[in-house]
Amino acid sequence: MKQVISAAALVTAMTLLCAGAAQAQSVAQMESRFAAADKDGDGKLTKDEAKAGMPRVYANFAKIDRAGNGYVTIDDIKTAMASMM
Ligand SMILES: [Ca+2]
Repeated sequence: MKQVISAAALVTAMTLLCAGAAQAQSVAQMESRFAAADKDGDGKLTKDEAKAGMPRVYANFAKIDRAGNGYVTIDDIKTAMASMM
């Protein structure tokens, strides 16, 4: 019987699947942390909100707030995360 997929291909597929799941989980975690840190619920994290709720965002605030608005959105953080990977 012909083997449909090689063991190596299977390992590669599983590795990609696991990496994808881990990434999806960290995005979900980040979104819930963002929501918790966004005290006034306006969808924007100011420096003070970031300092209290997401210290890693605060530490990289200038990098994440690429438009220099003085706040970051969840999309800003996702973009920054993607560029760090
Ligand atoms: Ca806010």
